[in-house]
Amino acid sequence: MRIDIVTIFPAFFDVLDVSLIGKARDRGILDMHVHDLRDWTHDRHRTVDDTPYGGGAGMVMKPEPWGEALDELLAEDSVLVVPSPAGELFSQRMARALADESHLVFACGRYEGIDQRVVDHYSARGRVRLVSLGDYVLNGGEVAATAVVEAVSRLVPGVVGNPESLVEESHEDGLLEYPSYTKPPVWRDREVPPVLLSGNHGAIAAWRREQSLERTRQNRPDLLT
Ligand code: 6GU
Repeated sequence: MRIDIVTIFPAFFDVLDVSLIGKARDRGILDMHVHDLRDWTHDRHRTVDDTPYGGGAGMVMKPEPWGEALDELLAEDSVLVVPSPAGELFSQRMARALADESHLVFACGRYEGIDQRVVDHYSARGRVRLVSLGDYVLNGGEVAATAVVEAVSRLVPGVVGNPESLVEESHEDGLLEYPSYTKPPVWRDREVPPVLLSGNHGAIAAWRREQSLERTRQNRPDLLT
């Protein structure tokens, strides 16, 4: 999979050099490129923002640098992903859909967002997804794009070593994941639930299912309705 990220803060994406994502890049499974939006400006101050029409607080990202950047990076088969608190809620389902694509381009806006005509223009010509991480506000799309890149790329075949570790996780079956334990069997007077030491695989599966349901009832009752 190829991933291009356009941002005015390329350093935000240095974290994608480490861990499993970094290894997948080293092995050529992920072909990831981070671009500075200011490389598509032409004035001395490399201006990317301006005051909003209609007034109000903050600045809006100008459409021209975005148009030049995205004209260069988008191809026929690309999906443009625009992180925005006004977007569709990101989910494991959306991560799976994006993991099937061959090319994702992330447009990370700052300030009060990007001139709406940019999304309108590329929506009329190709596939665009406005994606929100949740009901809170970040300063820009960079942290959200990092989360989306990680959630998507770990579903790309070969990125996560053991594909079985992908199926038993939170949200893959619509429930939260059951709790996990490892050695020692007793730690600070707390025992590992005995069923996990029983060797009875049917009983273990049933216990884990009940734990998943209970956690979901406690923390995310909305997922059960
Ligand atoms: Cl995608 N962007 C921003 N700026 N804030 C957010 C978000 C995205 N998702 C939740 N909050």
